[in-house]
Amino acid sequence: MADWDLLLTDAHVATMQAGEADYGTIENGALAVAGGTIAWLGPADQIPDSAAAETRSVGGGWLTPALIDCHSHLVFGGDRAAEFEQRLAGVSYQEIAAAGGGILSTVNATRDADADHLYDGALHRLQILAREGVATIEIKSGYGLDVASELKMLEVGRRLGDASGLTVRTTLLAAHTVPPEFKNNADAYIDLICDELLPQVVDRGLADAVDAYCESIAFDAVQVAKLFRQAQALGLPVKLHADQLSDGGGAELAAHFNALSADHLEYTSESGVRAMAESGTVAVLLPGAYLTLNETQKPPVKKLRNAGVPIALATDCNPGTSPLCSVQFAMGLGSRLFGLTPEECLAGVTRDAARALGLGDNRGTLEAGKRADIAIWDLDHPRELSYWLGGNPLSDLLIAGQSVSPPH
Ligand code: DI6
Ligand code: FE
Repeated sequence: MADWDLLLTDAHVATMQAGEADYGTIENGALAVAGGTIAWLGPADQIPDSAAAETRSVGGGWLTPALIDCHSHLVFGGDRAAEFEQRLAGVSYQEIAAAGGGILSTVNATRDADADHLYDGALHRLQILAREGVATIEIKSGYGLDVASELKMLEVGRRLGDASGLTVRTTLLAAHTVPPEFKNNADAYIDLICDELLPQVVDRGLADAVDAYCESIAFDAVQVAKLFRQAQALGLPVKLHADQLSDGGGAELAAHFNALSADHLEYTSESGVRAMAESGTVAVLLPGAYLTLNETQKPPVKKLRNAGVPIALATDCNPGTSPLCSVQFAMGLGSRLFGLTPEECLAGVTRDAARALGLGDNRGTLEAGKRADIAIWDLDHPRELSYWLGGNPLSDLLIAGQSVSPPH
C-alpha cells in the first residue's frame, strides 16, 4: 500500500511559515499528501523512501498555501453600480447613506431576495475567487438587519460551504448599521440581537464569529461591548470593523475583547496598535474599500509592523465600498496603496488570514500536519502575485489534497 496519496515534484515551495525568511522558500522541493493532509515537504533530494499512489510534476512552478479571504460580505441582493456613478459625480458615501441609500439600499434588496437567489449570486462570486486560488473564505451577514433576514443570510453562507467544497466561515454582522425600524433607537436593536437573534444563531450553529461596525454612522463602543459580552458568553469569538472613517477607539475595543481581528484601521492610533499587539489581535487591511472611498488616511502599517501585529489582507467584497472579487488584486493594492511588501501581502492572504479566522493551527502555511490546501502557480516567483494586476497565474488548486482544477 502507498504511504502517500500524492507526491508533487519539480516544485519550488513558499511555505510561508512564521519566523522563516524569504517566503519560507524551499527551492527544488517536493510535497507529499496523505489523507488530505501534508505528510512531508522538503528538498527534492531528500524525499524519504516512500511510495506514492500518484506522482505529479509541477514543472518548476510554485506551491503556496491556498489563499484565504478573511473578510467578505459575499452574500447580498442587488448591486450599487448606480451609486458608484453618483459618487464619481461628487456625492459622498455619508451623504448617500443619509439619504437612505448606501447600505440600506442593499438591505432592502437582500430582504426582498429569496435564499436561492442570494445563493446563486454569492456562488458565482465564490467560484471567481476559487479560480484564483481561494480555498477558505469568511462570509458575513449584515444586510438583513432583522432576525429572519440575518438567519437567511447565514443559512446561505452555510449552504455555500456545504456545496462548494471550500471552507466557508460565517460571521454574524447584524450590528452592521441601524435598521430603519430602529432609527434613533440603536440600543433597542442591540438588545434584539443579544436577546433574540444571537441565541438562535448559536442554537442552530449558523455562525463561527460575531462582528460589528463601530463608527459614528453605526454603533458606539458601549453598544458593541454589550454585543461582544453576549457573543462571548455564548461561546463565539468576536471581530470588529474598527476605525475605518474616524478613530473611534475601535482597535482598543477589539483588543479589550481579545478579538480575532480588527479590520480596516485607517484611523487607528498608536495606543490602538499597542493594544492589538498585546492581545494578539490580527489587523485585517482592506485596500478595496480604501480605494473605492477615495480615502487618503492610510492604516498605520509601519506601526503595526514594528509592534509585531500580524497583518492580514482581504477583499471586503461588498456592493457598496469594495466591489472587489479578487484576492490577487487585493494583494496588488495592498502593496501599492499601503506599502506592504509582496511577502507581507502573501502572508496576509495565507498565514495571517488563517489567524484572523481562528484557523491558524490547520491552515495558512505549508507544514507537515496541516490540511493540504495548496495553490500551484505558473510563476517564476511568488512576489509576482502582488506585482501583476490582472491575469491569473493559478495552474491548480488542491483542497484537502484534491485537485479542484479551476477552469480559466
Ligand atoms: N464597512 C464597509 O466598508 C462596508 N461595511 C462596513 O462595515 C460597507 C458596506 C456597504 O456600504 O454596503
Ligand atoms: Fe467589511
